[in-house]
Amino acid sequence: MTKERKLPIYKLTVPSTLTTLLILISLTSTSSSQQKTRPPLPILPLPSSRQLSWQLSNMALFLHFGPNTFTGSEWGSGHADPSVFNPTRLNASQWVSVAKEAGFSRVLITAKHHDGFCLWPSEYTNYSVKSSPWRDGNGDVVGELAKSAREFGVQLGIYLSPWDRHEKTFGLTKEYNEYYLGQMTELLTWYGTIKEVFLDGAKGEREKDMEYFFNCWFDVIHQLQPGAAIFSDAGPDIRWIGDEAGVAGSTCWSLFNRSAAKIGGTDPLYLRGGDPRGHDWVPAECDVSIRPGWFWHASEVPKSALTLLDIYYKSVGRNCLLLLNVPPNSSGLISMEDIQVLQGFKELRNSIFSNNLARNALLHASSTRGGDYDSEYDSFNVIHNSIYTYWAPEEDQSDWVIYIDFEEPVTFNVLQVQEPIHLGQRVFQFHLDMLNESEEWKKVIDGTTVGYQRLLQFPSVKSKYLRLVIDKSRADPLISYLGLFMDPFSILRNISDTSLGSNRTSSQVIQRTNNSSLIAAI
Ligand code: FUL
Repeated sequence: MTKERKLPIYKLTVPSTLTTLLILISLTSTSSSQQKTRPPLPILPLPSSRQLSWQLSNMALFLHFGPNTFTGSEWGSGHADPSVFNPTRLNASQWVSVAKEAGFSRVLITAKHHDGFCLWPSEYTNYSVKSSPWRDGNGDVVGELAKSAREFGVQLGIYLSPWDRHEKTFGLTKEYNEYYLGQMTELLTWYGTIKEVFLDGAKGEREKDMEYFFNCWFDVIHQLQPGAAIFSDAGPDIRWIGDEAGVAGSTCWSLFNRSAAKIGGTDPLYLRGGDPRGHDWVPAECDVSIRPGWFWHASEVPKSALTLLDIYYKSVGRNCLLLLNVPPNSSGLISMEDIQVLQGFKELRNSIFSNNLARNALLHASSTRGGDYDSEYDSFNVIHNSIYTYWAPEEDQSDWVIYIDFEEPVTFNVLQVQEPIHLGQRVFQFHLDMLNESEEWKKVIDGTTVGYQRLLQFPSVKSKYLRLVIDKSRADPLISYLGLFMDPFSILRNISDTSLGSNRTSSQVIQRTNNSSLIAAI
């Protein structure tokens, strides 16, 4: 369904006219509030409960840890002596509390990376914590993490690398697939609830004939942990975004065709953008490391909090989940410098997103499902932070608009929009207009796709009246949240990535305010 952009419904001459008009419309509307309004129909495909729960968690912390932490490598050969693994101060509670404190609701551990070393005492190999000096060979990193995660109310996920450079059956398809399933079964039955299983299709250059029985693995994972969302290049539950920079496409659908994807061989552009014609619901996860490497190396330093904020806009703000890797160091703790960055990142988010300027505005819509009076689908729903309450327009409308009247001019530079994705992803294209001093609507920003959450940045504007216009949608659009915020910290480097055809140039800068204490801490 494509919509023509329209001129404003009301051309305002005196500011208070809008308020009066809105009140009159509300009072005189022929409401059907006596009768329950039929809810909008969902549009396929839809998320499963495990996908919905994954999406609502927003951000997860990745923990790359193992012999590589001690040897300085990224891809261990599989022959490092287990004696190198000795994190004398390991404290999984510190990892989980750091994650929770920084606003991450899930932790994922590399239970086994490509080197084949197991961070739990697997009964199928001795290449594990059992053969290390750590806790005299009686330790279990996955077990300690699972216990702490439970205590802190943080979800747990695991990465079990298919590529195993140590295991001698690797290369023998049947034998190794069984070995892998044996290890997966241990991980999914020994440690309580597992919410995510992360895997990739990596294999060595010389093992081209080694085949992974992915579908069989997926069946076993869902059989043992029905709530675990499986991540890979091609789903089934979550897809890789196609880069390791944590950046999604500025158009990003959760819709996808699994038949067009292959683990280890999907077009990165298809992964980035998803597919508006896709038959499957496979939202994307953006993985990135806080440091240059995935494992901790003494010589590397973490990214700044501002860089993480930029990644947040381009991942969580583009309908994805951010999976940020924060690798524990060789003493077994997350380093202080990384903790400080995470703290700064959290303070930035709190400072920007705790004050939705639309919260106290008067809201009105071009139409409301069930009428303008006392409707369950009222535009005021968009200031409640829940996907289960939303604005819905009347059916068969030519305009889909939410009007925002601040009464006093406000300054802002971030727009947040959300869709109730349990009813499907709908919006193709939208834009935000402001009424300028000559009482003409001027475009502030436009965007493609909303999904669970969309954040758009633009140079600061000041206005009293705004309208959010949905230009194109797969079905009647539903909006569950609308936020307007002031971000005094970010510098817009790549405006063309967030703006379609507006007159902005690529070097425009958001004005910094004098919130110097926070800036100084970053
Ligand atoms: C990739 C691996 O090769 C990297 O070492 C890292 O673990 C990354 C998250 O996934 O497939």
